Parts: sequence; structure tokens; C-alpha cells
Amino acid sequence: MTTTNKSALAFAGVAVVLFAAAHCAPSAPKERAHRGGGATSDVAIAAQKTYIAPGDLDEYYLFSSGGHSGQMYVFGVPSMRHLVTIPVFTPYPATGYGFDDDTRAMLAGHSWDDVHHPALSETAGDYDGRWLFANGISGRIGRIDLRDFKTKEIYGPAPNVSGNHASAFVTPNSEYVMMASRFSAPLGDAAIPVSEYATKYKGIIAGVKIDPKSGHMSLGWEIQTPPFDWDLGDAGKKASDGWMFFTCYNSERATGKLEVTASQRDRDYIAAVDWRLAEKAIGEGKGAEINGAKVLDPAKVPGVMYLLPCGKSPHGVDVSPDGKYIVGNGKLQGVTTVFNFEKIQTAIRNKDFTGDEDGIPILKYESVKDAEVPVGLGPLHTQFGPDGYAYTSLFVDSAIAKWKLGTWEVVDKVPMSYSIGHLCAAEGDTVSPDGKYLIGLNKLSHGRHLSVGPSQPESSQLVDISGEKMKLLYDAFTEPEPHYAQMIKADKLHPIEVYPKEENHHPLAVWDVKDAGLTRNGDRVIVKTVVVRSTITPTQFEVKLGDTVTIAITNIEQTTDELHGFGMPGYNFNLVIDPGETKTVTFKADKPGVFYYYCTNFCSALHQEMQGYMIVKPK
Ligand code: RUQ
Ligand code: CUA
Repeated sequence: MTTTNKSALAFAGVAVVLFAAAHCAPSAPKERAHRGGGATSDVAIAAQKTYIAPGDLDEYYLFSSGGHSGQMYVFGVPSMRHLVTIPVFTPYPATGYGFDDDTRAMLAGHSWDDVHHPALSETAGDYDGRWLFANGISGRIGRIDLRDFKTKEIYGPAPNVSGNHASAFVTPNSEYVMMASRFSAPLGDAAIPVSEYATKYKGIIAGVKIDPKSGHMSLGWEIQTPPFDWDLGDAGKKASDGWMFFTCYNSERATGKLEVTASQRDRDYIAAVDWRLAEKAIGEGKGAEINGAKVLDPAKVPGVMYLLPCGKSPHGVDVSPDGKYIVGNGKLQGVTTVFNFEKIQTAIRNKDFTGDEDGIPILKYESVKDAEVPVGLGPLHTQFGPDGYAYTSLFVDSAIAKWKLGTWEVVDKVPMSYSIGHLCAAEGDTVSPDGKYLIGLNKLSHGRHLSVGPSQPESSQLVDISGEKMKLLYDAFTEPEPHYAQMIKADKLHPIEVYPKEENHHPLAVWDVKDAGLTRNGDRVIVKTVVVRSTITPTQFEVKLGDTVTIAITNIEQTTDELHGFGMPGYNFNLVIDPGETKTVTFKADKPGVFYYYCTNFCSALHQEMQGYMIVKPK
């Protein structure tokens, strides 16, 4: 199908109308409060399916991106209860994140980012429960350790990657976590005017290498591209292992009002990148050094990158569990386009090209596509079930379509309230999806909850996909602003209960209150501190104005959830120290006076008594 400009604009018009409709939809909280019915009604069945009795546990963890909150939200599924918030790019006083020396250094002065796509680490294409990666638009990737649900590393900003939206996507054995730039920019620091965008601005696709033992991230390779806006990505798996796919819009290389200027062409592209070849080419020294990164020019590395034409400004690209199909979601169309990996390989072998973009061959559309599936208007993202079914979110139709791989038949639709973006099926982007549950991550929630003023919460809707027909089970709400989420079987994770004392090798740790206290070396002061129910030792200490003070706090508890805080409002910090953990905070004592500190985490009946004073003596 070719979509003309007119019909695309018409679809965009429909989107506007639907948005308006959603906003005007009368909310009827009274009626809603009274609906219900007998024990066999749909509502009762849905209630039973989502009800987790007190003390019982959920079957899945849902890791949901927190958008521009810079955090990740963790839910239990099917209850949809919010379990915890994991700060990644944003200071979070509730857990002391961004206040102690280590996490403050990790944030490096940044106080926010925009997280869209979580990526669980994989082994053989399946979630392995080790790490969770999260992209930051600023060109960073955060790594959360699922042993303790804490952010352990922030990589970046990666050189040359401008606007890291198409990220974080991991390869099937967590060899790489991928990045790509949404806002092309001149490479190097040249302030080249936007009028030279089409020729002087470049996009970048980057592979960040993951150390298989430690999870440590380091830049692997970069590929420069024409100034397209790279949007989403997915790694090939099984049949297509070794390849990476990225969608783009703005193949027009336009600037200004992209809404108009970047919607002129009937087709944009999905890039197919042979990441093993990229790795090899960098190893052979084929990259040019730009801003400290080795960057490949795909025109000079034949075979590293191809372009598949895909309907107008495609959004999500998703690879089927067997790796045979690459599904491009053409957000301004009524279809998703399914490409066949084998046909792509044949077309590459036969040089079945229709042209090139800056030396990158364009494969012939008719030779590589298998189907255009009429899913409905505004397809954005696709997830998979265990039984050959695919589920595509439809932003404009505000629905999820269920369709069959191979026969391309659309078999069911369920409405979403309202305007769904991403969707997430249980392990739905692995080589072995679970089915069972699907969550629609909606952009609007208007009228489906108690009003909280002009800014409405974000809405996630739980859908039962265990049967032939999809069934809406539950509405859940959260803070801004989930984009993508991933759902992993709960029994794949084994979080620790405490930090074992034997594993604490912190040089400033003290495990006995007798060893707590202050040591001075010139104007460097170290205060070794012990927190345990219900005293902070020392209960007071004195420093001099101008001293550089490090308070090193060890929580010597070995009981789960016995956290202690160390808050000092006068110097604007709050630390939270988990059982067995040592944290430090370093600051310049630049204000004289008496400053109280106290435990911020309720820990015992004598929690209120956990307090002390720092005296800063004027010179
Ligand atoms: S995007 S609504 Cu930022 Cu993942 Cu598709
Ligand atoms: Cu320790 Cu409250």
C-alpha cells in the first residue's frame, strides 16, 4: 500500500479528533462506582483475575519507564500494585539516591533525563534477570542491578549521539546495548547552521558493549548515518541474530516544522545493521576518530548497513520470537509492514537495490516485504504471544489489534482508554513469550479515576490475552510518564535481603560503635559513623569552618528492611543506608553553626531518638 500525503494528513486529522473526543468524554464516576453485578459477571471475573490476596505474591514484575521523571517504576502483575521506584537519572531523597558520594558522582551534575525504553539483559534471547538497562535522551544509559534493584552505573553521555531515543535495546546475549540519535547534529563541535542540515548534520547508531561478567558498559562502535531521526529499534534474534533494526522518520532531511516537512515522502526507512560486521570493522581500524569515538562510514564498510523502505514515518520496529519477521509500525498508516529476514538476505545477495542514501544501499521494497497487515489506524508498537499471535498498539484507533503471523489475519481488537502508545506482553519481546498478560501504556487517562486537577495521571491497562478474545481486566495509574515497559516472570529474580557483612569491603566501614569517631588530617575530616537501632554513633562531632568533611555511615544491621537514614537539612543531604551497606557524603563545612542530623527512615519504636549534632566552629 502506498499512502499518499493526503491520506496521511487525514489520519493525522483523525488523531486530533480522537484526542479531542477523549478529552470531552464525559466521566461518570457515580455510575462507575455502582457497576458490578453478580459473581459471574465480567467485572467479578476480572476482579478475581487481578486480586492478589494479602500476603500473596504477583506472578510478574513489570519494569515501566518513568519518562522525564528519570526513574523506573516497578509493578507487580496482575495486581498492578506499584512496588518500588528505582531512580536512575534523577536524585531521589526517598532512597538517598544522588546525595551520597557514589551516586552523586554517577549523576555528574545532571538532575534529569528522559527514560523511554527499559531493556532487561538476555541470555539466548530470554530475560536472564541480571540487569536492567534504561536509556536517557541525553546520550546516557543506566544499568540497574536486579540483585538489589539499584542503579549501579551510568554510561555516557556517548560522544556524537545526539538525543538517545532509539535505545536501550539489548542483543540476545547482552553483547551490546544499542543507542541511536534522534536529533542529528554536526559531528565534532562545529556550530554549523541548521540551513546545512541535509549535508553537514549526521545521525549516529552506536553499540555500547556490556561486560558479560560485571555488566560494565563501554563504547563498542559508532556508525554515522544521514541526518534521519532514528526512532526505535529491536535486535534480531535466532534467524536474524547479529542484526539490529532501527526505524527512522525525516528521511526527507528536513528542518523547521517537521510535522509537515518530514511527512512528504511516502516511505521512510528501517535500517538493518550487521553489528558483528561493525564490531569487526572497528577491530580492523576502519573507524575514523571523532570526539574520542571510532566512527564507521557505512559507505566505506560495504555490508554493514542497509535500508528497508517502510511506510511513512514508521515508529516501532519489532522482531518476531523466531527472528524471521521484522514488523514496522507505520504510525501514519492503517497497516503494519512485515519484512521477511530471509528475503532481506536474498535481496542483499542479489544486490536488489533501488538506490542509496549517502552510499547506504536501499533494498527493493517489493522484494523484502511479506505483508501489509491492516491492523487499524496509527500502529505504533508490536509485541508477541507464545502461539504465533502478534499484538499491535493503535494510537489513532485507541485500541490493540491481535493478528496472526504468517496468515496476517486480524482476529480481535480491544479498545484502550485512551490513545495507547507502547504495549507490553509478558516476556513479549523474547524468543519465548509467555502470553497471559498484556499491558497497554496509554497516553491519556481522562475521566477514569478521581480527578486530581488539570494534570491527569498516566494510565496503564491490564489485558488478559490467555483466551481467543482479549479482555480488559484493570486500570492502573502512575506518575509521568511510562513509555515502554518489560514484564519478567517473578521467579527469575532473586533479590538479596541484606548486604552480607562479609561482602562489605568499604575502606571506611566500621562494624563496632567503639571504632566510630572523627579523624583529622589537616583540613580533611573523616567521621566514621555507625547506624543501628536506635543510635547514630557519634551523637555529636565538631569540625572547623572550611574543613572538607566526609561522613562515612555503616548500617551494621543484618535484618532485611532495617534501613536507616542520615538526613542533615542544614547541608541539604539525605542518605539512606541499607542493612550491611556503607555510604559516604563529602562536603565543605562552609556555614558555621549547629546542625542537627537524624534518621529519616522509620526503624524502631525509638526511631525519633536517632539524632545528633554537627558543630561547625568559626575560625
Ligand atoms: S516511543 S509511544 Cu519514546 Cu518508545 Cu513509542
Ligand atoms: Cu534509624 Cu530511624
